Amino acid sequence: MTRAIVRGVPDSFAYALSAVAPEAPILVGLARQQHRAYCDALGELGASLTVLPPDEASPDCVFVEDTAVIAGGVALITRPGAPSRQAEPGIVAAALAAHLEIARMAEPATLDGGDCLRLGSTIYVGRSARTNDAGISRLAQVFATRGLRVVPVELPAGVLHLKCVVSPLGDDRVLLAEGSLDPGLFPHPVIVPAAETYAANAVAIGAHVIVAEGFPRTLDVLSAAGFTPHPVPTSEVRKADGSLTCQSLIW
Ligand code: CIR
Repeated sequence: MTRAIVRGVPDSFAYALSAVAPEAPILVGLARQQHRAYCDALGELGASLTVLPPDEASPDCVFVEDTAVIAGGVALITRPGAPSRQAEPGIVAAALAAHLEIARMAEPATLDGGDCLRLGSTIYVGRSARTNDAGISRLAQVFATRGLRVVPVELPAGVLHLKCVVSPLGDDRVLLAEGSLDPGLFPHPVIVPAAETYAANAVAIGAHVIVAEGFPRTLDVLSAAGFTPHPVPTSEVRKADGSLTCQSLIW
């Protein structure tokens, strides 16, 4: 069974982090509608959802992906790289503990789950402004002992997380933004045109892919590769540098 954890949108989401202040303010009511559409899509694709309550003291708490890395029956609880986000993992760890063995990381390690992409027994990890060498070492320590390979990836300047430009399509393929990373790093890359880079962050469940609405060439590329795309609206999370994988932890 596919399980997923998501977390509600707090009123304080209006003040979520963004590298560049959005041109229009974040509309929290619309963000909640869009979050519901995302959760509905996960449910329609068969995921069993646990919905955690939002925390007003953590404006970015909807982005649960950053709080844990799950592989091989273990959840490594992260120390998110943004100081304002470091309280977020607590409630997520408690929820994950019902299903998975829990491992943790300590200062000075920082790591955001959005920098981690698992394909089969390989975890690619972006070295980013959020994920430091100590975080990558801890990731390797936890998962290498469980038969997984950890492969660090240098990110291009200005890319927040590895999965902003590449996301998994099952265990042996990725959806990769054209011109972002060397396609030779990954098996069987399905390439999203550079003009649609934002759509490279998508959630695949089997042959179905939840993808950001408004990127027609990406729909064509996914269909041609044998996947069924399910577009959902993302305008409000995008204003906070978020997208689709970041709104859930799936295993
Ligand atoms: C942040 O800057 O941390 C949030 N506003 C966005 C996090 C998005 N997370 C992700 O893509 N994994």
